[in-house]
Amino acid sequence: MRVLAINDISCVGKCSLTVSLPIISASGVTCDILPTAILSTHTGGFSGYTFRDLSEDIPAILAHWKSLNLKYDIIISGYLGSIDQIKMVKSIKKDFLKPDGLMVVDPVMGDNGILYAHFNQKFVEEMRGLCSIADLIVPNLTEACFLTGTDYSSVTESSYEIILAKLKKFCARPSVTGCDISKKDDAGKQTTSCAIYYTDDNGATKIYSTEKIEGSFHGAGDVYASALVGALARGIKMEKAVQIAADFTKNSIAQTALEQTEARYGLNSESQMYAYLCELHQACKHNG
Ligand code: PXL
Repeated sequence: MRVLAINDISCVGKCSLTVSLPIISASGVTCDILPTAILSTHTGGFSGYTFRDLSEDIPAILAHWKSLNLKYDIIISGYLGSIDQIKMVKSIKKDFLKPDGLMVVDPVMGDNGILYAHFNQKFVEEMRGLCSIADLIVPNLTEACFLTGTDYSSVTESSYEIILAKLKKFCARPSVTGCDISKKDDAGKQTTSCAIYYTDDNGATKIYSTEKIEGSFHGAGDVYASALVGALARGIKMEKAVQIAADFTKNSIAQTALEQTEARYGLNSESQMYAYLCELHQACKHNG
């Protein structure tokens, strides 16, 4: 099983490839990487970062890979620095994904209702085009709102299924992470959970929720997407893969909150990796 992760290298502030490569590799499959840019830190919460766009290097990298006849079972794309890079990912899918392979797009563009630095409406439209050639997309709620033209500030619990239905118009199996839902616990007390609305292997809408941990945690989307790809690469069905990835992400957030590290430095997912791998192992055993 061979996976290609297309994403930037943010040297500090765990996200993108510094998250994807260790998690997908640890899941037990080959993870090759295509770095789209090198930054001294990611762009969310730091100022003065360096940003080297690697677009110029990509054609020669791909030409070399073609000479090696490389083909991938899964390709996942994450942070893309320009519209040209979105176009490159489309052609990478054509040239390098096996006919029965899985194209996963994490349309990294924003959080908490706003776009990250360097992105604009034109980029959102191009990203929608990339999502339309994906098998699976994993936007957070902010990105799902931008992709569907939904006003983030007016989103309520009843909006989530509507947003998912709008995403389904251009991608067969969308999901949306970071959907807050309120529930009553066994004692009748109102609590908030953090849910993922997703589409299972049969096209049905499913919801999986975990305990909500207050705060904004940078890199959580990258941990979730990577853990999901790791589980899918191991042959685990979507429903179980979502549960395993969501639990791993929630546990990583809980550990980060406990340690009170600055959110911009990313999640402590390292401490939860062993538990994640045990879950994968169990799920694979049940798969026979
Ligand atoms: O985690 C998403 C992400 C990835 N890569 C870069 C980013 C961000 C979010 O800020 O800036 C460079």
